[in-house]
Amino acid sequence: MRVEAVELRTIRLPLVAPFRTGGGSLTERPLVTVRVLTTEGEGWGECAALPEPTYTAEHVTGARAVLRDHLVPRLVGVDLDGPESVAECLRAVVGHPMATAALELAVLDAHLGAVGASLARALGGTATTVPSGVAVGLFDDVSRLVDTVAAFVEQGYRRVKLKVEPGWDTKPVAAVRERWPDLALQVDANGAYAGGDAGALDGLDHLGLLLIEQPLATDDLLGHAALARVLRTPICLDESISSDATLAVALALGSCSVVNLKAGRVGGYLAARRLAEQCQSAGVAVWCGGMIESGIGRAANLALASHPAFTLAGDLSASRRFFARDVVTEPAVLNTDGTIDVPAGPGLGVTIDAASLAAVTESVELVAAGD
Ligand code: OSB
Ligand code: MG
Repeated sequence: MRVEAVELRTIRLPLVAPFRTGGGSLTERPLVTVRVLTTEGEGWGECAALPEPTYTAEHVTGARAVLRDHLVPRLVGVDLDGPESVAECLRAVVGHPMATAALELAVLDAHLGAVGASLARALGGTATTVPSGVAVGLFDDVSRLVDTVAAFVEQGYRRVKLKVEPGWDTKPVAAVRERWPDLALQVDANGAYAGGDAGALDGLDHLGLLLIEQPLATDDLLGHAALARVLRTPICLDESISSDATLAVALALGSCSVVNLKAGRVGGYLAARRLAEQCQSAGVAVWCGGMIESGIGRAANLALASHPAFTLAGDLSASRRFFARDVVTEPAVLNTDGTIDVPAGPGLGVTIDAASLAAVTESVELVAAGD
């Protein structure tokens, strides 16, 4: 197959409520979508990069520039054996895994759409539904946090993740635990703690949490290994796991017993499947992370999470947890049993809602051969 042109688009989706992390407060979700026009038809992808480089180094404007100037020109006009060749074709570009993943996803969608296979099955997925999970941002006061969690528990979310940072950890998490003694609860620090903060983490260690996600800095694999030896709560890594090689080091050091996999962070859904299977072989539990995706990326995450290596509930929420209006005609919904359906149709298994997409589009450009 051959990619003949690529449409890059920046959209801005308003959020139903602000989502606050250590990196700042988001009130809208700007993101880059990718549409590839190929000899097998068109396909869609979405770039996970946030508006600012606060989670990893990538961000919306940078990702779009890298796609336009460096990734798309390497792909357009090249004869590909299939979607598996995309990563190889783009290998010369260092870093920018989220931009790369977006382009590969669009090629996967085009190819699978043409052959009539779902992304879930192409990734080795077997489940038709996956357990939901919701991520809750930072708040200023505990009662507002508890009210927010209460709404999600009532909606039927199976698992709740709370963002924590120094000064917002044991007290708010203990309040949630006290109100829901049996709730499947976990926390995510996005690297906000330093090695010397073990005391604060000790407070969290007595709250019956499923795991503590990324307590220390991205590159501190030794620090996580040391922490894993003193905490009873499993350590989960998110930001740290960026490639097969970093995963292998983390596993060898004992830096984590759980991994949050995000396709954007590791350069694509095919790489994410490979890493998930490495974890599975090593006896490390895996779950699918989220990046406040639109219906495009959300459909792809549900497909990935249907793979049997994904044994824990992911950050897989209904579209309406973040957005009043999505850009696909089948936004993900929460089933009454707390699960979410894995799209079963060809490719991503969702249809772009052209009017909705147009309404949130900030800018769009078509990049073709010779541009
Ligand atoms: O660390 O998992 C994270 C959102 C943006 C950037 C990083 C993270 C998150 C989330 C929300 O935790 C996940 C979601 O529900 O989409
Ligand atoms: Mg995280």
